[in-house]
Amino acid sequence: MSVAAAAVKALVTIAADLPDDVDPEGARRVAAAVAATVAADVIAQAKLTDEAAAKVSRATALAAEAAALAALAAASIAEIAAGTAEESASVVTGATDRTELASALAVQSTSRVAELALRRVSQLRLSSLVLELRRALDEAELLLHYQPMYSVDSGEIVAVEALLRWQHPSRGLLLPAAFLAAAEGPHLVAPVGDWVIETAIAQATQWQRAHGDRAPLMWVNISCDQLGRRHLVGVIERLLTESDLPPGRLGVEITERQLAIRVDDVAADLLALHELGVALAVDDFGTGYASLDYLRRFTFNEIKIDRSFVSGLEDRTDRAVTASIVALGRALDLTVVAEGVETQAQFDQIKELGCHVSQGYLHHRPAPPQTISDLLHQPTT
Ligand code: G
Ligand code: MN
Repeated sequence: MSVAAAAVKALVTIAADLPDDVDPEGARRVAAAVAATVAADVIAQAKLTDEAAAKVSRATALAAEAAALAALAAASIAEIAAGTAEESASVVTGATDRTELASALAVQSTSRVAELALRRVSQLRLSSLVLELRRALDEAELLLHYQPMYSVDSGEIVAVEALLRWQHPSRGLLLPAAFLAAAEGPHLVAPVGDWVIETAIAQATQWQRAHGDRAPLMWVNISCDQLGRRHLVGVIERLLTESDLPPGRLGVEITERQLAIRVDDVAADLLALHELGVALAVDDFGTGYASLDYLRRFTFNEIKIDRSFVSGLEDRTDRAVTASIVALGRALDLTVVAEGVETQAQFDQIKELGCHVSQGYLHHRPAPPQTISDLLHQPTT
């Protein structure tokens, strides 16, 4: 429920118990009760600290009290008008209308304050998250986990996907969803993105030295905000030259949704990455309402079928969509990856449909580099 809806609901509930001859004290009590409900709603939605919660409560209560006083003033004007105008019905109606308007404004202003509070809180939270993430980058609290991707036919690990994690000093291991808004904001998108690429390339180089041709292909997720202006392309080109990783052992994944919206902004960089020999994959395939035009414009190597289709494979429609995605991918000579494979039944289905590569909790969760190194040394069973 929106804050405004919560305010209206609270006012309606409380107004039902209101005595007819409401006095200023009564109005204040109603306003305070509405404010408390609204503030509680804001506090719950924004998961505030105690100090911030106290401030929101107080601001909301003040707004509500002011609004209640305005409504009360309008009501007493209406009463006076009714008393003096006697026969003049139009004056009474006009005054009553104003009372109603003032009450509506009271609700509106209370919820408006609450909404502003909520917005401000999320802005403040984002800017403190940005500062904290910058610190995390300096203090080496960011790390990459890697999730292995398996050949459906041989069961061997053919690739890994690098996934960003934040070992937060008090909140524990955080997944990107908890800090993506800060990581993808204008201040950090380049430093965090560069760090991910650099770390992934260093790790891939290490596995390349240990395993040669059998080393897994390293996939890194990138967002459109990292592309454009050639920054990322320059970074990747330099890192590949400095390391002895063959460019084809690195791949970048970009979601179909972003390709659908921002393709013109990123076209030059995607072409340049392909020129460098870096592999390209469309991530979350099937969810981006895409024109598929980008499959013609760029040379993708892989498509990764979104896990929502894989988890819905018992459903006839999802199965049909998955089957046609696999057919499309195979017809275009792309490697088709199924993401989010969690059960043996799902694996059997994606195998039957002709997917080449399988990734998901059934095989392995994303794990620290040492765990993956150990896996790479084990013979496949
Ligand atoms: O959109 P993308 O494929 O980049 O998302 C990767 C995320 O999916 C990671 O955070 C990873 O932990 C998660 N993930 C990987 N395998 C599975 C799975 O089998 N099931 C679910 N629900 N999530 C998965
Ligand atoms: Mn991905």
